[in-house]
Amino acid sequence: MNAPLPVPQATSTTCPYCGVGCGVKATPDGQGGAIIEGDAAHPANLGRLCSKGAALGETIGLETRLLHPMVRAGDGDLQRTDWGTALDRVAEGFRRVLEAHGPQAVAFYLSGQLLTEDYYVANKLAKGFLGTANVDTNSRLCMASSVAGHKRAFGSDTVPGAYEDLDQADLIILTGANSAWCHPVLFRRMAAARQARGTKLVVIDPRRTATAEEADLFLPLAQGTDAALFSGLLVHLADAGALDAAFIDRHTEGFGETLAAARAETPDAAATARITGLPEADVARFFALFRNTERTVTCYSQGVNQSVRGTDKVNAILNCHLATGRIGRAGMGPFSLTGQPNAMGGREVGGLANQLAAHMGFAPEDVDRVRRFWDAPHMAGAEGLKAVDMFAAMARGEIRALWVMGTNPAVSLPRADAARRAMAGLDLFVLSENVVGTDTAGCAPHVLLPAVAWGEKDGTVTNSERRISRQRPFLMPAGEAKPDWWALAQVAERLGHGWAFAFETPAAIFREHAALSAFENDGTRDFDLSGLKDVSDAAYAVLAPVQWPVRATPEGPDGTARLFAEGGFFTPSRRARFLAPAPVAPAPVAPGFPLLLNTGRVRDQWHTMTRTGLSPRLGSHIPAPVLMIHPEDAAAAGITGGGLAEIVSAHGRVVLEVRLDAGQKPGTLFAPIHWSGATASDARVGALVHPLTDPVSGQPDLKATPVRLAPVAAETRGFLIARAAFSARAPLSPPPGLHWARARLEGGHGWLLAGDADPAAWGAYAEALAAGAGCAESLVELSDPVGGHYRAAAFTASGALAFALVLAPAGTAPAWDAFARLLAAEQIPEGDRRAILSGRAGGGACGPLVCACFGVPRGAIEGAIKGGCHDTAAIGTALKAGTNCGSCLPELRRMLSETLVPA
Ligand SMILES: Nc1nc2c(c(=O)[nH]1)N[C@H]1C(S)=C(S)[C@@H](COP(=O)(O)OP(=O)(O)OC[C@H]3O[C@@H](n4cnc5c(=O)[nH]c(N)nc54)[C@H](O)[C@@H]3O)O[C@H]1N2
Ligand SMILES: Nc1nc2c(c(=O)[nH]1)N[C@H]1C(S)=C(S)[C@@H](COP(=O)(O)OP(=O)(O)OC[C@H]3O[C@@H](n4cnc5c(=O)[nH]c(N)nc54)[C@H](O)[C@@H]3O)O[C@H]1N2
Ligand code: SF4
Ligand SMILES: [Mo]
Repeated sequence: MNAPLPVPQATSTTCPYCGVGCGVKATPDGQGGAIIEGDAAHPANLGRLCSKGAALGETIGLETRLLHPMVRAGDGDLQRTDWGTALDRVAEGFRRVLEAHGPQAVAFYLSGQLLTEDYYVANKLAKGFLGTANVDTNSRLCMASSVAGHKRAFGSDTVPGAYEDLDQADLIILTGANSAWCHPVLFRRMAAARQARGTKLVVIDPRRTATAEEADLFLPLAQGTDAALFSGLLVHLADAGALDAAFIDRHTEGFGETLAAARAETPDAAATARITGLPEADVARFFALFRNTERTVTCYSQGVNQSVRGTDKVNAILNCHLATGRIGRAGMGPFSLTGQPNAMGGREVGGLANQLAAHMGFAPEDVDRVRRFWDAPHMAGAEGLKAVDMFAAMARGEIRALWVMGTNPAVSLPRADAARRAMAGLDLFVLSENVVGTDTAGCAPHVLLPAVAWGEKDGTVTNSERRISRQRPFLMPAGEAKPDWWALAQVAERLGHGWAFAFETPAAIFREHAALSAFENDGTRDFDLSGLKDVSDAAYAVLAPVQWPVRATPEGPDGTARLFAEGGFFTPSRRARFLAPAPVAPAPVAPGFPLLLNTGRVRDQWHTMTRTGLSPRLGSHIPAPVLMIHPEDAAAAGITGGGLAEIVSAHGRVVLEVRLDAGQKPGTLFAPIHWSGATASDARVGALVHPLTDPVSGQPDLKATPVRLAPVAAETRGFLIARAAFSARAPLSPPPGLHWARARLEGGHGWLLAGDADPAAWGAYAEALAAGAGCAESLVELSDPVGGHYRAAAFTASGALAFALVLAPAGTAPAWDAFARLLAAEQIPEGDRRAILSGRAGGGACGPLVCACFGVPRGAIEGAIKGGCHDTAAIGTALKAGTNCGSCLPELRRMLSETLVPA
């Protein structure tokens, strides 16, 4: 159990998930968990939380935590050790590789989930003291195109606006962003603006998402064609006399060439419609909405960034805002929605291989400035390798030592199987983690270092609107876990650089970081924390959320809501640059792979599920990995809804359950990214994804991999559910020969099963399971090998359900919800045990959870609708569903229309 810190009241901290950066109040419950509430005083969320934030208390237990350092022994096994031994091994390994192969053979792969302080120390060590710029981060997969687009247009990586602009806008455009699921609290803010001032919502996405269902205008464009849509808009604005000539004239350069290039590709709405595959009338409506609405915010996320044309897409959007002067003023501006809690902080400290700390680059004067500030003995003088190239260099043996911190590349990188092999071949592979059993930890690390996790971590993060907030601890570190910055500083000391890493506290690191941002700045760099460079430990402890730049004023440090309304860009001329995107090329044709695989997120899971996967509530919305496909594509491939399909690319394969979805664009598929080798047998979609990158940003194109698909026979369906105590003591392997996906249930774990396996083997499997659990004598079975049915259950000595195994021909297996609920029961009377097997116990199936906040399943909502609840408000009154975070409101509306329309 995780001991609470002796704090008298709720601790104000920040949610560790998305870039909205919601304030959280956490009060330890004394049992290892915590009571979680939204912080009404935090300007990002004003008290709201989404389903993931609200479930944080369920995800901070020690069940899966890495509690002590481990090193690889001669026989290849990981063995527990002490910190001193582990750190010696890391330092020794780096020293050896540096001596034998030079600094280019050393790399760090970091994460937007680290605190700014951790990130700063890692960069300082690598770029200033080891002499390598091979420091990249999962933000390369996430924000790199936005960074590059900002730098090309503004001369700096600046998000010009603030969340308040969403409250004050009359038009919000969401492109490549499924915000209803991925930035739910911001989406609620947009919904509130629509109610309050009639703000219009345009959603641009190749598939009809939960976000799109809320839109006034939905534009299902052909994948990858965003730049043409916005170039067409630029031409329209010019032709309609809707430009801000004064702004263009005073504050920008390159407009004429950019407009000419746009005109060549998209002279009018008809041409734009042709390239984007949209109806011309909808394109014209979009153009008119933008033209006529001064207060317009354009939000964009991974559908824009994760593309071979990502940077051009970003600049095409920025062009339209610059041309209308709609930037840095209330209710208007381009808005890059960041993914991770500290995507922005990582950029601020130079977490990317082509950046130095404090928003400096590799220009000789920048390199020299940072070298002097750090007094660095081995300053990296040139850009390092970006993530995809870094792992390719590793595969070629050019990188020999790697430290991975706060990310799970064996799952999340494109060509994930190749990444696995590359890591397994290193001379030194160090992994800093919060948890055990990740796929990356399965790639033969030499050293595993336990890091403090959310609730224990202490430092700062920066959200999408440049707001720096504190993450504060309210729990004691789990086991021997330590801050990542501490481990880095210890290694630095062992390599002879102790004097430069003598940080005692995160506050000391933050002061140095702020001082570097101010060093020889004089208004030349956007990132400026001069107002915080002398912040005392006490002031840092109570630091209120603040938006950078933060300068010193007589009243104390200020903050900045918006930039660029009056120009003042950070290019040498101080003018913003228009940039002409390259003309949209047709989607790549790969012979034999006729479909495009789009990938992304679902509402209630976070990335590789190492934390959200611990919450039964969050697992219930979409319990197993799925493939979304248009019914026509499915029919053409001979695949039925609910069946299994094998998806194959040039790089790998997965097997997923099929969901027919008419909102999916024909020719494209969608699969969620969350399942790993640890949580499913064949659903790690990263293994399929091609390694193509944007030529400017180096960000991989994760949304459009050519694939083919084929049906997979799966005559048998079912599930295994098992008690927590039992599965922890003897980790279970699901029945052989079946595809599986694992989910956390209240009181245990469940495995959804599908495939073709020999029913004759199931009895022996159940017997072995029961023997392993020490309850062989309690095993009850129902077996019909001819019909393909098999059911078994076993019970603990105290009479609770130990496990239940149910297998049946496809279409006839009962839902597992009812069985899963039996895990929570302390005792099941002997007389009821056979009834359980026949499916008569448990109160019937209610289906997946729709409202994760209040645990309301689909069945209950359908019942309420049929019982007279004819709008979301009525459902909310009856069941509370949809009344907290609101993430399920689009789903409630869909269910209302589906259930009510026939009547
Ligand atoms: N629930 C949940 N929320 C999260 C996360 C999570 O794991 N789970 N992760 C966080 C992180 S790190 C990130 S980066 C964000 C990502 O947030 P989002 O970017 O909103 O999420 P994605 O699902 O990756 O992709 C967004 C949409 O881009 C669309 N798209 C694909 N290709 C194109 C295209 O060519 N043009 C356009 N216009 N759209 C396209 C996809 O269909 C998809 O619906 O979410 C953050 N929030
Ligand atoms: N196909 C496809 N691939 C994608 C994407 C996509 O849309 N499609 N999206 C990409 C994007 S935008 C992102 S952001 C990535 C995310 O991908 P990853 O970063 O690989 O995913 P996470 O599961 O968040 O991994 C974070 C790991 O760090 C650990 N961790 C968390 N906090 C800390 C800490 O403070 N210290 C340490 N040492 N460890 C910690 C967690 O336990 C977890 O194992 O995936 C990318 N990959
Ligand atoms: S929107 Fe949800 S996941 Fe994102 S920061 Fe807020 S509570 Fe956390
Ligand atoms: Mo991300």
